[in-house]
Amino acid sequence: MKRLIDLRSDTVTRPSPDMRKAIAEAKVGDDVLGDDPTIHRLQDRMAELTGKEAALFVPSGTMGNEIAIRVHIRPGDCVILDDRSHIYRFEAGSAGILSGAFMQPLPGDGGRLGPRTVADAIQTETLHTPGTRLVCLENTHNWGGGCIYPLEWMREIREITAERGIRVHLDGARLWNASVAAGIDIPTYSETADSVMMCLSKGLGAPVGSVLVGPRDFIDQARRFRKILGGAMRQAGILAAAGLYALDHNIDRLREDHEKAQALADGLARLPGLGVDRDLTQTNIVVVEVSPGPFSAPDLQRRMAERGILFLATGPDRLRLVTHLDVSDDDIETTVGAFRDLWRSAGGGETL
Ligand code: TLP
Repeated sequence: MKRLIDLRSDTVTRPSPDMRKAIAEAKVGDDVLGDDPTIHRLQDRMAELTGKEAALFVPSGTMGNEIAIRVHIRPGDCVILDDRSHIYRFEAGSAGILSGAFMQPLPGDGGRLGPRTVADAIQTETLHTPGTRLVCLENTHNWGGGCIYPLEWMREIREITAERGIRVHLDGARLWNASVAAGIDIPTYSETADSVMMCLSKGLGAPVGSVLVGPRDFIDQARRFRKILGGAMRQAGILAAAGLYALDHNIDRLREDHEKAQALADGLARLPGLGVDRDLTQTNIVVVEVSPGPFSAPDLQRRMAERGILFLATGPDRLRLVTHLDVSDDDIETTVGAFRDLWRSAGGGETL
């Protein structure tokens, strides 16, 4: 069978033979009873790595974000977040369902809310208005093309909110990518938020799992909500072993994914009718705007899938392509070449 080039997401990575070996050799116990040693190792390592007091392994990034919101707010509290954030758009409305959150989505720059935007939106609880209790930020920003949140903005938002007793949660599903690309360490980013959710199952290549970090009393409450949601697992050390392997081997190599994303963006931006915002393409995600022409974004998705190249049309005129550890330099060349051939077959050419 022809090998597929799968650029739909960095979630599609499969555990490598060495990661599978680590999984097979993991020491396990019943984590609901608190005796899985590998889960403890992963949680201790994540707390240390982020500079937070405690950590909790959760099955998914969505669960990590939603537990955090549930712990931070009371029903009816106002949550400020950007209107293209994963929490607002892609978590099936959980924050409303599970936490009774009153969501206040705001427009951002590539999804990044500026400090002034946040400051102006903060509401005080009155007889008539909900009070702002939480601000959620996303770094890197998925729908913003993998762009990095400026550290200074995060720090300012932290100051503005701390003064008013408002908490900050960071959706750091891809904070690893931000850290490697910006050269800013994870504790420096974590310091700007009360809680941080980070995924092991995206660019780091683990099959399952995310970790929520924060103060100890926050994590104690989070553990209870994980139980309520049915997310407490038993011999989950086999998953934690994959996560530990990923932390040891797959962080620094993210820069290769970033280089491949740049090569992909360069190649695609040369084709007429395709645009890539190079300012936002800072990590492993390439968002392509498709101008009116021979193909719509869904046409491109379908036609390239026929050639064994997968990516997502995220709207009628938008594509998202994501690089990861199962994508090679040759795959990037093949992808750009296939786009070029498609354009030629439609009678177009290259702009260069
Ligand atoms: N993102 C997935 C899809 O859900 C869109 C992807 O393919 O990129 N925060 C951010 C910023 C994310 O991008 C995602 C997943 C999550 C949270 C949720 O993680 P999971 O899928 O583990 O629940």
